[in-house]
Parts: sequence; structure tokens; C-alpha cells
Amino acid sequence: MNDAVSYEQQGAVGVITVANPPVNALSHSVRAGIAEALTASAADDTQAVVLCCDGRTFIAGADITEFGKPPQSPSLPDLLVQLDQHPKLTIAAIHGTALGGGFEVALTCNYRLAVNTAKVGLPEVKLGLLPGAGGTQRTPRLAGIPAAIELITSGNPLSAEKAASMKLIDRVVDGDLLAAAMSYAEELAQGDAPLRRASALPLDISGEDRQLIEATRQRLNKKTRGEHAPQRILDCLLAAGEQSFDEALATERSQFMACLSDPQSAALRHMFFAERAAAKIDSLPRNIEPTAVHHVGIIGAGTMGGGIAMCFAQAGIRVTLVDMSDEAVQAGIDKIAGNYAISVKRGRLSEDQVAGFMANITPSSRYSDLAEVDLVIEAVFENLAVKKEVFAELDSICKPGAILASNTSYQSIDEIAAATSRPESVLGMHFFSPANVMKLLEVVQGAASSESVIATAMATGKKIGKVSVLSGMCYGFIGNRMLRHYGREAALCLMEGASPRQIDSAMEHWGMAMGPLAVGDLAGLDIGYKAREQLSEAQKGDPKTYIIADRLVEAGRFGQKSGAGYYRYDPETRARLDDPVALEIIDAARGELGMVPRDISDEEIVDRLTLALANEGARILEEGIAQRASDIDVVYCYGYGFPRFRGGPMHNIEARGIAESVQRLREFQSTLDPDNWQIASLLEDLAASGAGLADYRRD
Ligand code: 3H9
Repeated sequence: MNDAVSYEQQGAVGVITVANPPVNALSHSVRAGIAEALTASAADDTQAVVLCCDGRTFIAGADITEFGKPPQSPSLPDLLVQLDQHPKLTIAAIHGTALGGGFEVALTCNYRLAVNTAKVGLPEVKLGLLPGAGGTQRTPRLAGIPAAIELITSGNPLSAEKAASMKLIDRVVDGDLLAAAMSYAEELAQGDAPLRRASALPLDISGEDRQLIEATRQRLNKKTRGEHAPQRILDCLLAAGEQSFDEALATERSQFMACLSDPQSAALRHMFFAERAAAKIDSLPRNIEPTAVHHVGIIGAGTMGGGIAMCFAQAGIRVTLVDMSDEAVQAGIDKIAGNYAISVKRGRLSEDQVAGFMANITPSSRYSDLAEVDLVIEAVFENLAVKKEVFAELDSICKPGAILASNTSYQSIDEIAAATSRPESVLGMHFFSPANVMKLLEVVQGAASSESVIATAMATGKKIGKVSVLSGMCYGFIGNRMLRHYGREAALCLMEGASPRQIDSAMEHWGMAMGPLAVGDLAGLDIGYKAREQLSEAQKGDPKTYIIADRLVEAGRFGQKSGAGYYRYDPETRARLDDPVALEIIDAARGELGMVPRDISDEEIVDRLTLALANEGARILEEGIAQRASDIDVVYCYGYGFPRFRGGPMHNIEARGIAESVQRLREFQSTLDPDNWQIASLLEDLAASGAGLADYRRD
């Protein structure tokens, strides 16, 4: 047919094969090729047609790179009308992942057969979209409304077996898929099997279904706060029960188009590609091979070290967990076991799984047990002198070629590396708390870190299920360096007159997982207080940015752990409650500095906090600390609760318009403290030239 699709007659069966690597996406050539193959199959003397794919997977969906470009005929919906009306038996033969438009193709075939390792799903919601080629209509007709709600609003894939139990797959096979598909086709043809069309199945929506749709609406209103696609999916499922198939298909089409032109989908599609781009390091030779990591040493069995140990143990990698004494390391092991016990209780893990993970972790109080490990991650107290001592000792113990990584959040990797005789083997691997949950890993390249060490750290991150982003060396790396500016503006908004509730609600309403002051209460206000005690007045900076936090701590309000901070916390439910006592302390602190509170709009709060982030992000980019703007977005969405549907701080200002963002920054420069609002020259340049952030690379 064309380069992407072939058609071959094999006796009574025609075989359409899609070959569009890497994931057989439904690019224009694939759609056109399938349409042509269907036309050929309709005209020849076959009785059935099998649709299958070459390579590692069945069709993994529409070609996401085509979204936003001028449409090219045939569209997927048009192609599926042709497939639905095909005069002969159609059978989808699924391996790998049949996702999105790919699964919609399969659902449109009369029969579906899959190898037992295959997965199917409708993940469009994760891209801010909905299944736009009949998925919201055929799924409930085959599997019922409740199953369709779960599949389409979660976007999570199903195993072939599970899909078969839900009537979405007709037969699950083991072994040679094509041979099984051919014999299935022959069996169906010989048995005069009907041209079973999901489009012709009746769907009677029950009162319970309606209630479930409504209940899901409410639930997702909270869970996916601010996201449009989940609500639109529910509209389509309701239409499936209330309209004829063709009418409901038209409803789905218009809802899909609304999603496609929604900035939320542009942001989520940006994140899809950003995650994949983050794994690529432009400066590394393409053929560089990561070294094997079979055994990892972790130093420090506290919350961080324990969480990191869990990540490796769960990926099947042996861990030696070291702390100063047997008691300290045992306390760490007990904490890990306690975490796993909660997962078992919640049904997330089985006892056997946990036993397997725990067996991968060996406790030790001797550094000498790290002599043979391939990688060590140091997660001790955040103090440079202590870290240097640890690395000097590791240098004397670890085998040549072992990678020595620090989980430091701020310290200089170069100074740590200088404590060893092998700075080329040293780098940062900065996990985020809780390390077993948070997906982000910042891989921090020191001046001497070798290419192989960087490549291995990135590959190791992937192996343990993290999204790894490369950061150059600077204080706080990408994420925490930017966070200081965000935190500063939150503190200043509070000082200038906003309440904790207003600031947090404004940011949460905008989409942040948690507002900045609530995050402060969660992390513990005493931590920053203790850190400030070590600093000179000059190092502490403007008192307006910390005096309120200081006064709260001095009043015994450390945050959630002491039951009160910016808020008061219900001892039973941990609910965050406004607290007049905190408001009095805040007001008194304002008075100490002679601040007269003013009204601050939610819009100002959101703009100040998000633009402060992006402005520092731009500096990080122009200094070459981050490889590309999208890496910064990945850091924020995976490490700091930035809403994915806003695409990260850099995409957010790109979508808003760089010139408009610079204009707003100028307003802040003239009305607020100008020292805090020095505009990154990169943003000024881009605003002047009209070029975008997405394509910016430092030479
Ligand atoms: C849809 O179908 C809408 C329809 O309902 C309606 C239409 C009217 N398009 O992830 P990987 C690239 S929406 C274009 O690293 P893995 C990817 O960027 C779509 N490109 O591999 C990467 O490129 P590079 C619904 C795509 O083995 C390369 O392929 N479908 C697409 O870890 C390898 O990808 C989805 O949302 C695509 N659809 O995972 C499924 N997919 O090498 C999205 C991948 O240049 N895809 N690429 O970086 C996935 O979830 C995973 O890629 C998959 C493979 C699980 C398939």
C-alpha cells in the first residue's frame, strides 16, 4: 500500500500489516495505507481481514506530533467509518500496547485477539484529550458504563486477560500471534460468524449508571481539579446512553475538538515530549553505554536514605543500607518495613512482594561492606564537611569504577568530588521526599563527572522508575534554586497583606498540588529557622522574607508536626484550619517592620509566584544549568507539584506569551522591590525577537 502499511492475501484471509516505527502511531501514511488496504480487501476473494503490526507494539495511538497541524484526509474517524462498514470479517491481532486511537481501531474491528503479554487502554485523558474516534462510544457498548468510566477517565492500561474479562478482547493467546490470528479468522469465517459491530450494540443507560457518572463527576472535580478532559469524557459517556450511536459520535467529535484546542492539552502534550526529551543528553556521544548497576550502597538510613533504598529494592537491585550504628540502621529498616506494611494494608502490595523487596536490602554499620558495590548514594546530614569525610572514606573503600553519588540538595558536587582521588566518578543524584513516591531525580553533573558516570546515573534513574533530569552545578541545582524565588514571593505576599489561606487557595485553585505556606507547614518551619541561625544577617537577606516564619517558630508553631504553623491542624483529621492566633502573630510581625497591609488580588499572587519561578528558570537556562526549557518543566511537575496541565513554569510563560510575561515582570520591577525583579536577559531577548523558549539552546 505504502511504506507504512502492507496488504497481503494468504488464502481466505487478507493481512494488513502496519510498520511505522517506533510505536506504529496512526500517522497520515498509516491511515491512508489502512484505507487503501481495506478497499483492496473488500474487492478480493478473501473472507476475512486480520489487522496486525510489525515491531514492538500494536498501534499506540494517534500520531501526537500531528495534532495542531492542518488535517490530512482520511481522518481517523473517517477511516473507522470505513472499517466499521467493511463487508468482511475484521480481526485485530494485538501485541505490545494497543492504546488510544490504536485501541479504537481494534474496538472497531469485529473481533479482537491479543497475546497474553499485551496491554490495551485509552490514555488520551493524560494528554488532556478524550478518545476521539469512537472510544467513548464503543467501550460502554461492549463493557458497560462503569468499566468505560474507569478505563477512560483513569487512562490506565489493562492487561489482555483483564480486558477479556470485560468483553473488550475476545480471545487471549500465548505464542505466535499471527498464526493464532490466521486460524481464528479461518474459524470465524468457516463458522459464518456475524460481522459483529460494537456500533450496532444497544446501550441502555440505567439509573445507577447515571448516578455513577454524577458521582465520578464530583470525585474528579476534586481529584483532577481544574482539568477539563475528565469532565468532557463523562459528557460523552452520558451521550452514549442518551443519543443514537451516530449522534453520540458527533458529540464525542465536538468534545474531542474542544479538548484539542484547549491550552491544557497543549501543556500535557508538551509534558509527554518533555519527559522523553529529558532522558536525552545532547552533549553525550550517542554510542555511550551505561555501566551495569547490580548492587547499590546507600549511606544514611533516615527518611531519605530509606526511601531511596526502597526504590532500588523494588526494581530488583541489591541494596546495602549503611548507618553509623546497628541501632540506627535497624531503625531505618523498621521504618521501611512500616511503610511497606501500610501498602499491604491498603492492598497496594502483597506480603510476598514486600518480602521480596525486604530481602533485597542488607543492613550494615560498616563502610567496608561497600567495597564491591557499583554505585553508592550518600544521604547523610546536609553538611559539606560531613559529606566530604564520607566521600574520602568511600574513596578508600569502593572498588575502582564504582560511582559515588551524593543526594545533597544544595552542596557543591565539585567540593565533594575534591575529597576523593576520583572526581570523575562523583556526581549528584538528588531524590525528592518521599523518595519512594516522588518521580523526579535530578542528576547533577560536577565539573569532572565523566560521560559514562552521567549516562549510568540517567539510565539507573529510568530503571528505578524515576524521571531523570540533568542539572549543572549551582546552589540548589535547578529545582531548589528556583524554589527560593517562589518562596520569597509567597513570604512577601503574606507580609504585604495576604492571608495564608488566600495565598494557598490562590495557588491551589490555579492548580498547584499544595499552596506554598501549607508546604512550609508540612516540611516543618523549624528547619528553615535552624538553617537561618547559622547565617549572618546579610546572608539571611531581607527580613520581610522570613520574620513571620521566625515568629511562628518562636511561638512553638513548627507546622503540622506541632499541630500549628501558618494554620492550626485538627489533631484527628489533620484538616488545615484558619487560626486567629497565627493571624495575630503575622500582623504583629508586619508591625515590627512597619508594614501596612494592603489588599492583594489572587491574580497578583499567582503572577508573582509563577513569574518568579520562570524568571529564575530562564537564568538557569541561559547559564546552561538546564539543557532545555522543557527539562525545567519536568523538574517542577515531577518534583514540586506544579500542575501538569499548565505544562511547567517555562511552558506556562511561553503559552501566556513571553512578551506579555516580560511586561508583567516590568510592572513588578517598578511596583515591588526591583532587586527581586531583575529580568533574565534571555526573556528580554526572546520578547524582543519573538523567538520561543522551547527551541532555545545555549551554544
Ligand atoms: C489518540 O490516540 C487520540 C485518538 O483517540 C483520537 C484521534 C482522532 N505519537 O514512550 P517511548 C514516540 S492520542 C507520536 O519512549 P516506550 C515518543 O515520543 C494518543 N510519537 O517508548 C518516543 O520518541 P523519541 C494516545 C509517539 O516503549 C518514541 O515514540 N496514545 C507516540 O517507553 C518511543 O516512545 C498515547 O497516549 C505517539 N502516539 O513506551 C500513547 N507514542 O524516541 C503514548 C510514542 O523521539 N505513548 N511516541 O523520544 C506511550 O504511552 C508510550 O510511547 C508507549 C511506548 C507505551 C506506547
